[in-house]
Amino acid sequence: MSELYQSIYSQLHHSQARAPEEADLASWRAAVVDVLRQRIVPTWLSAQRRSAHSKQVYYLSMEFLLGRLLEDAANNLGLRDALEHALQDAPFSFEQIIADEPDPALGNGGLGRLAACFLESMASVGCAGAGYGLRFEHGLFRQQFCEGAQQEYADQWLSEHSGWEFPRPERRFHIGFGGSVSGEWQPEHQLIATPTVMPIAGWSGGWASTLRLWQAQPVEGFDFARFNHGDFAGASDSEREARDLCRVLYPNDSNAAGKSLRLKQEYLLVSASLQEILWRFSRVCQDWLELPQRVAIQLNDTHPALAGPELVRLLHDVHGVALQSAIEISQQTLHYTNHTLLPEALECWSTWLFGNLLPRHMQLVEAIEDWQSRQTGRRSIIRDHQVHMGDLAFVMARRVNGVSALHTDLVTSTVFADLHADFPDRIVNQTNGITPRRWLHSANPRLSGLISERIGDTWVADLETLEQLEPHIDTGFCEQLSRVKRDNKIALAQSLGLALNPDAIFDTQAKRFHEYKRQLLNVLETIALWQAMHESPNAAWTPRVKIFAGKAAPGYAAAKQVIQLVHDVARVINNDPVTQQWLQVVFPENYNVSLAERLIPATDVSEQISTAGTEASGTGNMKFALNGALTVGTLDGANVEIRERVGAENFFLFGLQTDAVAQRRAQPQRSRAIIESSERLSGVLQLLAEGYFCRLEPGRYHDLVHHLWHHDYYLVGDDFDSYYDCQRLIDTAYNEQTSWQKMAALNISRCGYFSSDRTIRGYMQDIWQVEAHAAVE
Ligand code: 26Q
Repeated sequence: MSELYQSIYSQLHHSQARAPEEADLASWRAAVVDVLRQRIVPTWLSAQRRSAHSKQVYYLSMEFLLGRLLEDAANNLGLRDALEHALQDAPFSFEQIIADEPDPALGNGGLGRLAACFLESMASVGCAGAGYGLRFEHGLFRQQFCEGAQQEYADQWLSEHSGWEFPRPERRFHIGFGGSVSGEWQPEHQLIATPTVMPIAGWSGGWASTLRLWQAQPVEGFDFARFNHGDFAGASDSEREARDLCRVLYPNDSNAAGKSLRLKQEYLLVSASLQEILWRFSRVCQDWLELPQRVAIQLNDTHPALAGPELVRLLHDVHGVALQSAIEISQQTLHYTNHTLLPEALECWSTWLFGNLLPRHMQLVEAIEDWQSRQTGRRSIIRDHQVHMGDLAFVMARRVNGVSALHTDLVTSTVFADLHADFPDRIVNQTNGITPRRWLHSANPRLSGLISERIGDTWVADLETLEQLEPHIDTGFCEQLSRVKRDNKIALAQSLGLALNPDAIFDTQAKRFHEYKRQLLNVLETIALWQAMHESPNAAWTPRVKIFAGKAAPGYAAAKQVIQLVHDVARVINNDPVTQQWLQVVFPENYNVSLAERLIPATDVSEQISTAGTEASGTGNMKFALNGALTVGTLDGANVEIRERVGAENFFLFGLQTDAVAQRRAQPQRSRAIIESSERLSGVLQLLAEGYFCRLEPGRYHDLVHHLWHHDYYLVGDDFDSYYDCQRLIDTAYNEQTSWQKMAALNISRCGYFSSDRTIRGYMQDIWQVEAHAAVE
């Protein structure tokens, strides 16, 4: 019996009091998690001890889209093979145990997943620090389709004890809301925040970072006085109100709804985290002026922008630092990452709501604005009776960064042009990245094996060494790569329970549904292709499987309609005997990190087709390219840098560029002429308008078509022909398998730059000014 098996067995027996032969899958999983956790703890504690006196980095984020943790931890600790072996004679295999783990969906999409990649990279490169977030009872909703329409259900990731968390009930902080300020802030309501902490193991187990998730509790739980007066429901009001705060993650990822519960959530995160950060600081240093030398705080978008006034409040009101000094210390400690250019996504709060909920912070925002005005002659935070969180975050940050080169340029020249003129050294770029451990090593073991056979496995820790692959890209390698991809496609089809042709192009668009991401363009092209197949049924069509995956915000009607449309079109196309052999349309439910881990390795063509100037970076684009998919994309976000690195000849570019988009939007009336000039697009819209794909409700897509004719803000019509033609070039290119696989291999070998290790090192050097720590032994 291996030592690992003994540990698992003993955990079941002694900690869970279960006879191992009677224990169910969940119990076995809990035992494996516990054994892994025990192996991380010594490294985790030494890392904390070793770095206690060096500068700490704290990443504040409303979202951490972690994905399953068990497989990642086993891989990073180098215990995967040993665990597989140890469980050989157990009632459940390692595979079964991995698959049984719930996928903690504490995030919406890119921004939340980026935070999770960053924590893993901080642990892998030895950056001391922690992530701070909220412990939502329900993460992002679970998606199901009912007759093609999205329905939302509560996500139950916490239904069982997750096993990774250590509760820290003694680490309590008071959080106040409302009330008045006469001299001192007297909050009307208070609650208590307590954290659970989770270790995140880095590659090869040499370091670990920490994720702290806050939960709210009432100051006093059950109200016996009310209970004794017969008010049974009222007796637990305060309990319920506190719990409601962390009940659910807001499922919007682009539209700031301005709801007071959201502002309360943001304040809970910020206040609890900063109180804890200052408490940690005060254990090693008593001079508040040293805070910026010892602590760097990163704000993941504006969601934690209350950190500005809250840090000022804690330093000034609580710790007695002079106001001006408190503002300066705070501004030197905080840093802000912008993730969006969409005006509707920039958070602002009415001064009325803000002032009622956080009266002291309202005063401090005014003080911050006075300070801004003394320096620059400009006030920009409070405008039109609203507190603008982007401006607040910018003014209170030492550095502000965009997430790709193009995005940073646009941040500088558009949304923050005025503030950039006032603070010309503040904006810097840090192009996003992804962790190669999860997104290649663990998600795509076949490809990882093939790469490591040629160049060894140093790439896992140092992704840029993938360029060593280039001399090995010969016919033999291309054949093996093609086989790996084919096997991944077969595995995907099997896991989805679908009969998919593994020799077809697997063409995937997997991301949140949003008008700017233009899933609609993809559906329209699908219809046009299907029509063309009908017109020339004797042509040699390259078979395709069109895969759509993603969720729409529950209140986003236009995005939900596109989901419905994909289903309507899929029903017609998948049942068409003429085209069945060439074209299939599939839409697996409930896109999440686990599904992404299966889709990405099986994809040949990665759809990155947002209107130029709208996608801040994208990170899915990097995941697909690193797994050997070729991108069909616009010059938007990080696509620009991907194309520069992989080479223009290995990237399928189409569509208007940023400047042309701006010019065209100045002539909104042109949409009609553009549609009329394309026979192909007119034909597609004709079918939609006449209700071809929804005979029972022929008017279903009238509004959608009308929209394209009259105000096609995302320029679907403009880019349609260029996109269609580009897809036909792809058909031809795919038929030359050796040269196709060569392009795929070049994408893999030239994508090393997009490791989040590189991104984290960039933040460490240019923004946080911290050094990496050596691995603990
Ligand atoms: C704001 C206020 C109220 C409720 C919700 C929100 C909210 C929540 C999430 C607003 C935005 C988000 C998420 C944004 C996001 O994921 N942005 C993506 O960030 C990625 C990482 O930088 C980029 O790669 C993507 O381009 C960007 O869209």
